[in-house]
Amino acid sequence: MPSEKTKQSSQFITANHWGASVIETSNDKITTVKGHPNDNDPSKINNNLIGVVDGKTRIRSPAVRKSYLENGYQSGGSPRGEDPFVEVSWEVALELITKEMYRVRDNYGNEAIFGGSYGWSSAGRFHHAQSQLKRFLNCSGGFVRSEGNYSYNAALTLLPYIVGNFRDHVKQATRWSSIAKHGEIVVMFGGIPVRNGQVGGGGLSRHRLRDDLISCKEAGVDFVNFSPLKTDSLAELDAQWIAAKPGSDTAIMMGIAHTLLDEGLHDQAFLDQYTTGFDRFKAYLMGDKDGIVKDACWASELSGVPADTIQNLSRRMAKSSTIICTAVGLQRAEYGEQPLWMTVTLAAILGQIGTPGGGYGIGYGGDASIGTTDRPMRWPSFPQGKNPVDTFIPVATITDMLLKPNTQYEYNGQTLTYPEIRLVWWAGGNPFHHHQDLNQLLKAFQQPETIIVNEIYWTATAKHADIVLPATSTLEREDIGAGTQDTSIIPMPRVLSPIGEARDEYDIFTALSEKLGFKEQFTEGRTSRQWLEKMWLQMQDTASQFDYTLPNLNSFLSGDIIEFHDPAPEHVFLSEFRSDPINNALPTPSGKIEIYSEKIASFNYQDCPGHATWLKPKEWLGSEKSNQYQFHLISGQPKTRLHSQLDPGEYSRSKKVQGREPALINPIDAEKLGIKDGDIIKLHNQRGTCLAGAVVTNDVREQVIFLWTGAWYDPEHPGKVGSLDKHGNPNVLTHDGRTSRLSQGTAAHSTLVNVERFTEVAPSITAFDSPVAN
Ligand SMILES: Nc1nc2c(c(=O)[nH]1)N[C@H]1C(S)=C(S)[C@@H](COP(=O)(O)OP(=O)(O)OC[C@H]3O[C@@H](n4cnc5c(=O)[nH]c(N)nc54)[C@H](O)[C@@H]3O)O[C@H]1N2
Ligand SMILES: Nc1nc2c(c(=O)[nH]1)N[C@H]1C(S)=C(S)[C@@H](COP(=O)(O)OP(=O)(O)OC[C@H]3O[C@@H](n4cnc5c(=O)[nH]c(N)nc54)[C@H](O)[C@@H]3O)O[C@H]1N2
Ligand SMILES: [Mo]
Repeated sequence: MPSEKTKQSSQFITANHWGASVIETSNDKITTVKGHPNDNDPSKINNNLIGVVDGKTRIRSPAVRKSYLENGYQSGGSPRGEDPFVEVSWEVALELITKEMYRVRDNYGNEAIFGGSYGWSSAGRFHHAQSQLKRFLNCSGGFVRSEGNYSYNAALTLLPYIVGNFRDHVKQATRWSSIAKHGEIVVMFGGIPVRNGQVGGGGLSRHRLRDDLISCKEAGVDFVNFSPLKTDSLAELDAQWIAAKPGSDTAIMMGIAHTLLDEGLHDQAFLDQYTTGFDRFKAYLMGDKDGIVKDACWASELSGVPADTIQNLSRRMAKSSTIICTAVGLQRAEYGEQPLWMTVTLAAILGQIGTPGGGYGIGYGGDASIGTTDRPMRWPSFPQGKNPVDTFIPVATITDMLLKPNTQYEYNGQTLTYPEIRLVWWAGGNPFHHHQDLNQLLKAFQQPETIIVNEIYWTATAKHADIVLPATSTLEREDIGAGTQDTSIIPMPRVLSPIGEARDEYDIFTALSEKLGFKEQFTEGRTSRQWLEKMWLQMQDTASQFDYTLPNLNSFLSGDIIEFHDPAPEHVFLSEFRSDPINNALPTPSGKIEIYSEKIASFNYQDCPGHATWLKPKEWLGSEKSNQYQFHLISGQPKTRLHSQLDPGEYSRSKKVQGREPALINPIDAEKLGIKDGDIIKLHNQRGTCLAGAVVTNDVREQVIFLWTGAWYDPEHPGKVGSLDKHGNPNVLTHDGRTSRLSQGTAAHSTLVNVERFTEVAPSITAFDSPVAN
């Protein structure tokens, strides 16, 4: 029996994006992982850690693609993805990278290095993979970076023109506590999925969203859920579920707006005082130019929602204290700017923006903390330094950048040119998870001369690299955890010894910076422990300004979560602007809400004109293509994991169907196609094919197939474009077209597919196998 002391010392608190966990170990192995006892709604995503951190998908040694090791950067031979890997020593791997960095920089300059490295990586303020890579590349003369994200790029780009920064929307979102007290109806587009609220970027001390929503319900607030998936609204809220055609939300909101104007239920005084350009939008709504009146009947035809449902809702919304909540999932679609602009426009017409319980919010449910908490002070961070290279790409143009170097494209009012990239480096992201149209990405990934990936696990991205460096997971290093919008800081002590030859990113880049002659600049003479101490001092100093006294770093790391106060527990979004629009003018060109934007109109983008506009997506159930394809594919965020992270884990695998990712299909559709619950099905379109496991459920709208994102890409013939994905990664089906030229955001949710029962012998899953040659 271990003594009490060793038993105690084998219990650790740590931070994950899905919450704070308590981990028990025995003999340097994880035995249990639970949520923190203060958390009443801990995430089961925790269960994925056991057996995976030191499991067979773990990268244990530096490894080099066979042809690359034999022939260098002009490796020829098998394509990336097909070639096996050969394990090498750290010395060999770092020497290869050093030579390659010199070759590329000397011959082509730092503009030939792409270090965007988009992705979520892991919690922890210091060992953040992307920050480590960026600091390293900055010290070595810079790199081509990426701008924006896959989550809400249309919101990031559009909202500053019409209201203000999206990050402020999120930070200052009206609190649920205010809605519970003052709200009457919450109208949700895309729901408020509590499954997504499991996640708080950077860490989370407690999951509050479920309780907060239930408090609203208990206080008498009604919920309406426009969504293809019933469970996007919590069952306890008993929401009115309206399963419109995906992609039709802008039209529905216009139908509501038209009814308000038609019946004189709009708030003209609000529009006059707080907004600009309403008349131009009104002319459009009334069809003054195009002869199309965007009324409830028009919206009904496009959306499949009965006109009287739209009209009745409009009247209820005008009569009640109403907040419109639009999920960011809606803008991950073609013309994704429009439902956002129309949300703001409709809320302005209702005139409740800035009132407690009324107005609008964007992104609720997309992060655990939106509308629940905020941090009272800045958390410490690891400085990335300055990038001497100006060239960047909007993040979702990675495939275009690699396949069309030196060509021009438009983005947010600018004409830009794709750089010619020779070396790609990824640390802390998984493009073979996050990018759309993986067959195109596969082609694009054959273009660079060298691809380096730092990873913990043999993800599809690691399998498509040339040089793979094994990184430690958070459990093998010390750090400070703190959610972007959480009230707390969470200790992240070292729980396990590093697995295999894995190294901390900081140590990897320290060694490389020494070889490349800028170690002093990269490290500033500090070890990682010394950086942590410096960051902790910074944290202590900030906290003292708020009258908190923090313990020393060691006590923090071996102690519990430290909770601070919430700076604004009943905050109301834009209340300051409402009470004084002159002194609290918005950061838009007019200082007001821009229902029409001169600036956006001046870009002359037909795919994003000067006011909210109904634009028919190329792929949706209302398009000509829908005669050819039966289903609209929605690939939302998975309940059982964070994106692709820990897909080999127990919880994620427990929900798979015959080892494939579950795809939700309505019983009426299933019956037509002869599909039964538990069957393997095949989803396909002109871009690709994948298998999935059928879950027959009334929770999903007819003609919609819902396949979660994040199943590890598992091609039947690795390296071959168009190969069947055996496992169920929706991104072999999604297209790589973007929201519009304004944002160049991802548009994954506008995808049509066909579905059939898979009758052949199902190929075995190999996604979690190591590609290392024996
Ligand atoms: N079809 C479709 N596609 C989508 C979406 C969708 O809704 N539908 N959603 C999009 C969205 S919103 C997002 S945010 C993206 C997410 O895309 P990503 O953020 O790329 O996805 P993750 O699976 O979180 O990948 C993070 C990777 O970092 C690795 N990692 C973690 N910690 C470390 C570390 O310390 N060091 C190193 N080197 N690696 C580490 C993990 O093992 C994992 O492989 O996906 C997008 N893709
Ligand atoms: N468990 C878990 N939580 C997560 C994540 C995760 O991977 N796992 N990822 C995190 C990240 S990075 C992000 S960005 C957020 C994303 O948060 P969201 O963007 O809110 O998430 P999604 O699941 O893409 O979309 C939400 C819902 O929108 C609905 N929807 C899709 N298209 C339409 C449409 O055209 N109209 C209507 N009305 N509804 C539509 C879908 O039914 C979907 O379930 O989630 C975060 N939370
Ligand atoms: Mo995201």
